[in-house]
Amino acid sequence: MHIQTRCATIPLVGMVSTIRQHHKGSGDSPSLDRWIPCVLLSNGDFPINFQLKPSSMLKTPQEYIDGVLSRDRLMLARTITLIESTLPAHQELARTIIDKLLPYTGKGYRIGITGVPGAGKSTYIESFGNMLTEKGHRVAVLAIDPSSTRSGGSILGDKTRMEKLAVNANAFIRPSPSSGTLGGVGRKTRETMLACEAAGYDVVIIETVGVGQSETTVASMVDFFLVLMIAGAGDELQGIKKGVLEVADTIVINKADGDNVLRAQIACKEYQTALHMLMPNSPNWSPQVLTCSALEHTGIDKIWETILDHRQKLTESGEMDEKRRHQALDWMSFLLEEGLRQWFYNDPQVKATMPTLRKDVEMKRTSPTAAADALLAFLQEKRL
Ligand SMILES: Nc1nc2c(ncn2[C@@H]2O[C@H](COP(=O)(O)OP(=O)(O)OP(=O)(O)O)[C@@H](O)[C@H]2O)c(=O)[nH]1
Ligand SMILES: [Mg+2]
Repeated sequence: MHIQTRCATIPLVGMVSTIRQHHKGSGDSPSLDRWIPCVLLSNGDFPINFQLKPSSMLKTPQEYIDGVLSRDRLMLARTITLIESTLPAHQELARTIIDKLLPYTGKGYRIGITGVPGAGKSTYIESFGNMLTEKGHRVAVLAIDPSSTRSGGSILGDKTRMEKLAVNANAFIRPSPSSGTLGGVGRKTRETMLACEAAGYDVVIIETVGVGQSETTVASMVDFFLVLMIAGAGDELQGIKKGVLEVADTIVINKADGDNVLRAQIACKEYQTALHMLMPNSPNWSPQVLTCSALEHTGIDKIWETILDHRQKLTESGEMDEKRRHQALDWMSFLLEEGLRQWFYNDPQVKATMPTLRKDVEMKRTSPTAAADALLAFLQEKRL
């Protein structure tokens, strides 16, 4: 077989490439000559356009499972691509794979990181992730942005700020320039996290930009939720929603370096006061406020110690198990609700009647309650 590539290099991301596959026909195998599109990241992964591959090239579930369990990065990337795919055949395959991988998951650390744009998330993850691999951990980073605002520029930025981590053999970075509903993001990220755990990544970091609803979704699937902040001129509590602080296990004031150290310390005190006013959501853990400099790698160790302390306290008290159990049940409820919603909106009668009823409600020809009842009655009829 002969493989040839033609590539356009995108600085810092990798290469957009097509791979030419050429088989000389022999015996009863016909000759083959085609270009397969793909994107190669600089660390050797090519996750982004995998779903362009024709489904005839899909492997068996066992091949994906064996690949992931043997820590094959390419097979992990391909499995994640199936998880992210919207094609029903891919989704079914992904479900089978995840089910089989489930017994190999759940032992590691699941850490959510959020912060407003520019807070230094990428720089922090670079510093934190490399420190963890030096300690012998294997780190997966999943970056999600349900608002679809993560532009190419941002991913380029990540690649400069995660330069060392991107090529670290014990790290796996998966940007998810995602579209679709928050539910979709929640589902994909959760399953991707499980696939990474099965592939031997014992620390999974899920990064999200702290401006949307995604933080609470992420907080509901991790063990530890870290909110990264920067000291501002008296506006510390702005720009980030109070709800985010409520789910924070630790707030870290980043950029505590140079002449910003004092301001970071003042911000630290202000957040401590603010957190005192909130009800802690765990009987075994009071959220901490720390400072660090992601750029100068200071304070990063202390944050990991805090995460270990949190793990120990919650494990000893049994809260960690309970938290995971709750998360699994919440996840099941979420999937049920999502399934019911899909079932409802895809019902042919509902689809056919919905536009007229919406118009009727708009024109006040019928009440919203009557319209909703009429639509729900279709499902009631189906049940009988
Ligand atoms: N002085 C200083 N600058 C920092 C630190 N951490 C990050 N920065 C700078 O802050 C800017 C934003 O950092 P990023 O890591 O890209 O921030 P981000 O939160 O990932 O931003 P988005 O991806 O846009 O949401 C960059 O110019 C960094 O070099 C730090 O600890 N100290
Ligand atoms: Mg970033």
